[in-house]
Amino acid sequence: MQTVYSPKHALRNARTELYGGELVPPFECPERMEHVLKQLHAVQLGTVLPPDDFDLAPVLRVHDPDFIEFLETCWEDWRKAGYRGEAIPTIIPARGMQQRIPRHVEGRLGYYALAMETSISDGTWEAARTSANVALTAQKLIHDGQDSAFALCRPPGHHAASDMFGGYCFINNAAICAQAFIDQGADRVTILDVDFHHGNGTQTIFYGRSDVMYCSLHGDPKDAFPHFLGYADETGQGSGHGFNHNYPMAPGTAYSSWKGALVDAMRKIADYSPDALIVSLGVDTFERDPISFFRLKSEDFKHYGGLLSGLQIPTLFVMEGGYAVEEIGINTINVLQGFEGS
Ligand code: Q9C
Ligand code: ZN
Repeated sequence: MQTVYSPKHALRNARTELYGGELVPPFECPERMEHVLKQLHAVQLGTVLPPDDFDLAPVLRVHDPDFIEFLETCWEDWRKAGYRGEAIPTIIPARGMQQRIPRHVEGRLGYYALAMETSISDGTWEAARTSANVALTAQKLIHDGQDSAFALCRPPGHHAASDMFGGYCFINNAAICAQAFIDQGADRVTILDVDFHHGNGTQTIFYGRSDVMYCSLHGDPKDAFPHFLGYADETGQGSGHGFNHNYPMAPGTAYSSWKGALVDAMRKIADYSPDALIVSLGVDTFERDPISFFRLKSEDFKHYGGLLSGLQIPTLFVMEGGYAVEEIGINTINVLQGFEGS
């Protein structure tokens, strides 16, 4: 399997994450990629290619132009406003308030934020744009006939909605790839999200559509981020009804029950028979992940990679979360090796 990767991910190097009332070094850090690359080379998974430079057209098929312009200009506007720290929202358009876009950067930041832990800093836009290019380059490999490809994206994407950033995400890499498949003639695409967190952004983007099915296995939002989406009764809207499947699971969930949900989702995917499968691949389901509560072991990742290959659908893996930095490489590459049957 070929991997697409760019060292420009390191431009996303925020110093702060708002966590438990403190500003801490972000869990979503550049070192994550070094461990994945190291393991990828250790097992000789395949060649590593740099991304092509796509313009913003495929990004704008999913995201609002004003949101993308905000991401591009936020850091400069923040500095110009005289602020000395990283850009952290302080007010959002909560229940009962106007949903108008303010002029001041602090208002715009709150308007486009879905969570407050994710600081915007110098280089964030460039890294997010490059991460989208990484995803689109891997998508093109599949379009050109490969059975599988790995987009080693950073920053991740599945929390980003058409006009909101947060949960460490800015551009929804998996969503722009799904839309690219459709725009290139695919009739049906499935996004299977195995990250520990519910991909609220991906779900929302495709909620009213039957041409992109979304299935997600995640920590129950009663107990886990993003808290306000990801319940089992969210099944899609209008012509999208029946094309959204959520599998929320309780704290302490181990592989045996997680796998049960995966097998159920795989049955739905097989019935849907998509032209392409996009796996939002987060490995924060790992037993020692510092911010999550499932109990998957390293060998479980290899096992479910093997199950996925049984679907026999062209498969694009897109990197999402995983914060046990020492083990993220082994767990991620285990999924891909399992998929390849090695
Ligand atoms: N107490 C991804 O995995 N904060 N994003 C959680 C837990 C946000 C995760 C706080 C987690 C975002 C791509
Ligand atoms: Zn996650």
